[in-house]
Amino acid sequence: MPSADIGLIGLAVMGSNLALNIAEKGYTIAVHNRTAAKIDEFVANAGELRGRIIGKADLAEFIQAIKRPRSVIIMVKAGKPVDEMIEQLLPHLEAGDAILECGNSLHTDTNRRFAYLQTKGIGYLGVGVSGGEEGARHGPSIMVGGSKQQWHNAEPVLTAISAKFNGEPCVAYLGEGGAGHFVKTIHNGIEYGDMQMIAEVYGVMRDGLGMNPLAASEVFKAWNKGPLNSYLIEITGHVLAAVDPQSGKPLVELILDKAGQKGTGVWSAIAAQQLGVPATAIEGAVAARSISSRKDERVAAEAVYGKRAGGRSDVTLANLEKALLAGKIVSYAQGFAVMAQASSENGWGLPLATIAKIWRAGCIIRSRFLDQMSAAYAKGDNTNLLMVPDFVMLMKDAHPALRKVVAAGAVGEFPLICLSAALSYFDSYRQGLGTANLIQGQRDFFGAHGFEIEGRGADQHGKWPSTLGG
Ligand code: NBP
Repeated sequence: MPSADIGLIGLAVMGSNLALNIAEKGYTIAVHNRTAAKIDEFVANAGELRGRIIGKADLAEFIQAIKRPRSVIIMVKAGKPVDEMIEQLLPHLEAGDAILECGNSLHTDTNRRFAYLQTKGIGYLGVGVSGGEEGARHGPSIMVGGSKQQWHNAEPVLTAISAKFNGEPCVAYLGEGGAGHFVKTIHNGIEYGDMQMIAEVYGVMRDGLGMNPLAASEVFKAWNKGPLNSYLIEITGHVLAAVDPQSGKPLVELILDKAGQKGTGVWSAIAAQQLGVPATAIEGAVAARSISSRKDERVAAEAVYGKRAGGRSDVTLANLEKALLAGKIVSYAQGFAVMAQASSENGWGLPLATIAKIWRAGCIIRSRFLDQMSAAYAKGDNTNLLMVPDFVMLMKDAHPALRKVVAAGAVGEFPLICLSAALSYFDSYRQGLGTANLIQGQRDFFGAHGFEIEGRGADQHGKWPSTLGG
């Protein structure tokens, strides 16, 4: 007799913690992993939750242990392993069963898998899960896309295991196909932007204000009590305060300045470009990680151009706090504009206010800011945060500080790739008269692409001089 309420495949960091979270909420869960030894180890270490966990090394037995209609979570490495796992599962599944793929998958892969499994009568949910190891164990933010019927089947479990903000579960069905994974991708892109802007401000504190990590840590801890209150500001305070037990030195100063990335930031930037929506803060953050990874090249270039010449910066900590807030508003405005465009092109109907709501707890970008944002979005249908009245007020107050910090960066030779991208976007976005008239003239000159003149129509051409010869 099947006795498991749900199944889960993939007992690495995320899968094992998610399985424990599910068992803790009173559900019986069957678990499977490619390397069978990890199943026994997982069950043996599950403590008092062991009674609600059924480990099965044989895939057929694993499936038979789950009650119908079956919900099977796949939490394996994104990419080919997911397709391989689906193929292995298919012979064992029946119409009405569903796969819940919870890794960081590319949304177009999810669209493809969703359509493929529809032809087999198997439901498919592409589920974005954010919160890392701790979130998976105690309550992640969960972004669901795929078959609505399967969402209704899985909703009680996903609601039970999700993070809660003031009692409200941080889980929502967002649309068909890859909607959930797309939103998770943009979440990660925004996360890149937040992290990069924080790192840039740390750079100004270190190199421009001569602050040591402990002093910087105190500032981030204080900021965490104000409008920047968020998980990333909180952990920044802790990271900066940490001391290496071996050397007694601040740990952050021993960590090599080369950032890793797994791909979701790049996916966000590519998606934004493909949709024709500017996401320069996210792109800047991705580029900054790429530059950081080229340590040897940077050291060689520093030898050629010399160390930064600028002296002490005159920006204040109050300027830095407001600059971070302004940069954050722009970055979120861009990320949400990307989602709005993707929603309209894919027919997803992404609920922007709900997305801000389910990011208020559990996920890496959780913050007080998202609570303000969900409330502001709920009041109207503006898709660009920069035009939402509450945020217009915040931005009017904060952008002068961003301007001061970016100017100080340019003069003092601190790289502020993300903050300066945010400022340039803001200035471009609010500029009634831009400079693309010249671009159009150039395009017509070399390619006869035409241009528009008000009152004369769109297909105008110039009589340009020949530049051939001479
Ligand atoms: P990993 O991404 O490191 O994947 C390890 C799991 O995939 C193991 O269970 C492994 O089985 C299994 N696996 C691999 Br690798 N190839 C397989 C194949 N061909 N067939 C079947 N199973 C295969 O695990 P993770 O860090 O827990 O992440 C899981 C997913 O969640 C990923 O998509 C990740 O991007 C996403 N995610 C991770 C985090 C995080 O903080 N780590 C946060 C949010 C989302 P084995 O034991 O036999 O090698």
